[in-house]
Amino acid sequence: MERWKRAAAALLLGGAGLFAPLGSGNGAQAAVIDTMAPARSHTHTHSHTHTHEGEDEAPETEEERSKLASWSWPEGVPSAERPAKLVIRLRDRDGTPIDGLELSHEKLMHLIVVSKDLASFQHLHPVYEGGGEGGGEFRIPVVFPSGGRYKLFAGFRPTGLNELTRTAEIEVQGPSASGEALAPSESFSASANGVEIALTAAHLMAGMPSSLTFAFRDEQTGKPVRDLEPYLGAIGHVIAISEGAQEMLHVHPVNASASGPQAVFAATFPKGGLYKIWGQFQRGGEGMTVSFVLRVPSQEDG
Ligand SMILES: [Cu+2]
Repeated sequence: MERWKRAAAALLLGGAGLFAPLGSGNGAQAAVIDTMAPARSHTHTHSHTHTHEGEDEAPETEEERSKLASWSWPEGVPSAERPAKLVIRLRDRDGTPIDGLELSHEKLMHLIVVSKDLASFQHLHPVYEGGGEGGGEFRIPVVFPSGGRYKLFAGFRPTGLNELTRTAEIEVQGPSASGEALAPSESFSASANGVEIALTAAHLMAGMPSSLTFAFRDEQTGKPVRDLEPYLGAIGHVIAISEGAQEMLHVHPVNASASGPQAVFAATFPKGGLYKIWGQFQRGGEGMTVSFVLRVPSQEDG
């Protein structure tokens, strides 16, 4: 079982120079995916409850729903282990590029890329290509570790609105990794960069505020770690994705400015079931990523 992954800390890869110009439009071989519907996303800025079982939550306002992302792979369908150029274009429903964006956790866009079995996880920051004709455009090379189906979640904040999430799926060419079924972690302690990171969850129940606490201990000395560094402006970042990559929660810390030995996060899981949770932290200039799989009970479970 894969117990932890090293953070890919410096993920801002290059800039426009890595890309061929898009020219006058999408080439014949360009792969384009449009996501018209808002993702089912949850951020700390919303608090809401399910009214009907299975109903898509609709925390977004009408104006927010009009903010769309179109995804394209100008060099064609991605292949495993090769950088695939991704372009994400933000626009209003009427086609106007969205140029007014606010920083969220120090970035204009956060991109989470997971394989549908949640074995592979990447947290990337696409590069903003500015306004003008190609306004509202972000680019990033994405390297998929193997073939198969992936889901991408892009988070961004149009000026004056909440943070929005838009999603896409892509079938990556190449041999796919042997997909193991998602199962709850046997241990909620993992090791990264000489630090033992343990997760405990309290009030774990779908539809209710749960708290996720990561505790940090030096593996050599056993002492609590108190010198975590801010990662993207906070003690850490936690992302939770449901089995099958349907739901994503971008969870934010309660004690954002702390430096250890605990990082506490608040999350409301929309439904019961399995969730994979990635915690990303930084110490001594090095990123640390740990992941665990939790089963979130639903109130119907009794
Ligand atoms: Cu990010």
